[in-house]
Amino acid sequence: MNRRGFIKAASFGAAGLTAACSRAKTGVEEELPSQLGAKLSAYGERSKHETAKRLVPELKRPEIGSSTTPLAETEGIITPASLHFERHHAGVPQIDPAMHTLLVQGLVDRPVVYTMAELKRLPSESHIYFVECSGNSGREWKTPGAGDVQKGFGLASCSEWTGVPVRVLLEEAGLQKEAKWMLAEGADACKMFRSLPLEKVLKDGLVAYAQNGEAIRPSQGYPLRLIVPGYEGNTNVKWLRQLKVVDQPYMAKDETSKYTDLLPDGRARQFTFEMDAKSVITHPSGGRKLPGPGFYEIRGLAWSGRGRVEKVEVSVDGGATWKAAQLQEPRLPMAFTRFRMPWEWAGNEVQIVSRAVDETGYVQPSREELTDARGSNSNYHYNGRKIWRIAADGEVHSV
Ligand SMILES: Nc1nc2c(c(=O)[nH]1)N[C@H]1C(S)=C(S)[C@@H](COP(=O)(O)O)O[C@H]1N2
Ligand SMILES: [Mo]
Repeated sequence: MNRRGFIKAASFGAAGLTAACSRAKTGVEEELPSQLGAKLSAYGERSKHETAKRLVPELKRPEIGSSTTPLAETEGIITPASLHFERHHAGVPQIDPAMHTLLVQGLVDRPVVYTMAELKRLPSESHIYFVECSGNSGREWKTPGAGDVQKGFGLASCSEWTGVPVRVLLEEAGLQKEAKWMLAEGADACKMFRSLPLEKVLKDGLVAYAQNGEAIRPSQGYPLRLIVPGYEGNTNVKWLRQLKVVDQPYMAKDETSKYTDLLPDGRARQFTFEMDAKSVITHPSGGRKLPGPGFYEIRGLAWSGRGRVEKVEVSVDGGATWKAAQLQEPRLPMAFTRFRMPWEWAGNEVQIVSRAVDETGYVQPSREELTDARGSNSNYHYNGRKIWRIAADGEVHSV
């Protein structure tokens, strides 16, 4: 069925759709509000009827761990800041922006310390980028088929970030000849820092102070974080307090003992910065139940750390045949891309799955292709295709 047929069926009530719609009762008069509504408010809140929330696991040390975004309950490509996933290694430091500074030093001619006020005077840019923890979907390496969209994919979110390009700061400081890498350090207690190729951060690194139009939330790094578009989550250093230009990577704990990918032959991949292309069908998806046969819009999200999503294909027969889904604009590099495909479910057991292709031609692999290439020792960078099985009773299960 083409899109027009789908809409026609949807709006004129073909048998399949009406089964899923409760029709307006006839003879009931519409009730109009007869009283004044709630008063104005200085800072908005969502309706009390809305319940989407981050999943916060029970932890012995509640400051250290991660909460996940309910991706299947978001629309479009922007994640509300209140639902942006959190990954903290040492809790959320409470930082007074008036006291916070950013030190730029190392192989530069003019080391400099910026206050927040000074940073905000510099030329700024806004960009929509996803942030994905490289541990997202990590459980799939060892125990495939666990969970739902939030549990399996919720360590990824997408926001508009505003701040000063790293390029502006480093050019202002004056890069020296030997400069090749940049260290970024946060002001929280985990002493996390990462080495980043200078070429990348000069191209599109952003020292961000705003997210979706307002100050970055404390859990996202208030008052300042580094955004390295498309790179694994932990390079996006929060509560950023130092950029140090150096001549080589510093082999920090978070790029040696952590965030390396152990291969079957005992060697490990290191500095696997770019998040590989990935996609997931968010509806219908694990844990949900389809009310009955009929018309559905298959919806999902796709993204790639290497640029734009070029194509998303969807299969409703477990991967035997594929059809291109519609990609919603804007389709931005290193941002979530929303895909949709009209579909009629006949009520039989089916397996649905999506695969993303990015602008470099990279195709999201199947689980088998991925584990053939990398084994299953790793904890990070799992981007296999996700299959959902819809049982005859409409219940959707993870495969
Ligand atoms: N200073 C600091 N930066 C940090 C972290 C941290 O614990 N401390 N966690 C990192 C990890 S592992 C990820 S995945 C992202 C998560 O960003 P978010 O919490 O805004 O979603 O931040 C990164 N930046
Ligand atoms: Mo992460």
